Amino acid sequence: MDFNFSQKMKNILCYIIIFLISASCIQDTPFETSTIEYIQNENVNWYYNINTSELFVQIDFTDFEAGDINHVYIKNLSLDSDDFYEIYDDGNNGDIIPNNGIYSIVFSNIDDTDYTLDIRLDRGSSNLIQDFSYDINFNSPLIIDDSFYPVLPAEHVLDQTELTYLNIVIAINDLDGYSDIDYVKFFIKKINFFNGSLIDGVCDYQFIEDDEYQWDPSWLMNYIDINSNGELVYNARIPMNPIQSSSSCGGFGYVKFKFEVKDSKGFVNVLEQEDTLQICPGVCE
Ligand SMILES: [Ca+2]
Ligand SMILES: [Ca+2]
Repeated sequence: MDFNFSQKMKNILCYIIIFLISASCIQDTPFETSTIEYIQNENVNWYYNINTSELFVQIDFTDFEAGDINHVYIKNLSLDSDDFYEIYDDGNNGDIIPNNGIYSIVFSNIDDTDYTLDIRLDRGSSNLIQDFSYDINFNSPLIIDDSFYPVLPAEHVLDQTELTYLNIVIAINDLDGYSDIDYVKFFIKKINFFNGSLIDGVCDYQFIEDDEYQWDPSWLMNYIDINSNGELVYNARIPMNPIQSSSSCGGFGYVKFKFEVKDSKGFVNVLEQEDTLQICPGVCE
């Protein structure tokens, strides 16, 4: 009995020791993995070519320990697919330089402005799986068209003898900020208009009906400031000739406005005003 009891005790002790060892092994695993650096936003960068609709993405593992990355998988942005597929640092299929720790990929037919790139890593001797999502937003500019913007009057009255200024204000949403904006232009279309010219001291008027919007290199809008909505506010003060001066005769009639913004990535947004603006020689009728 005694022998059996001590044998049982030994067995129990053995089980306890085995349990403690295995438990400590299980506890070791998360401790080891927590020392592995997690992939960050800084490890990913991209460039979009608007002319070819191609998106070039780089995932940079040069800061990681050598040999730490076993496999890199991504979801394809060009396809509406939930499957991961493996990419390689081998200089093929969009990867520019082999074995440099940077995995580069080219996606074609990229026509939306927002993407989420899903990356899955297989790392280390324990084949730790890490998933990471990276947001790609092209931040294309948008001309605000709401109850407030664009700000332009329904009519503008010319002065008898002095220049007047037609003031127009628009707002643009671009999360890249003012520095990303290439230009903001305004265009004018005379839809029922009389151009004035001074001939021998008398104003002569010519009826104009433009088929297309007209643009002059000086027709650029100027940045004022950012508004409370974080939108970029632009204005133009357009000089309008008086009804008659010693040198000019102001034209009058109905015009329409169109606005165009372009950012540094080449994204263009156009807003055409539905309403016409009346320019009046004296009182508007
Ligand atoms: Ca490479
Ligand atoms: Ca932008």
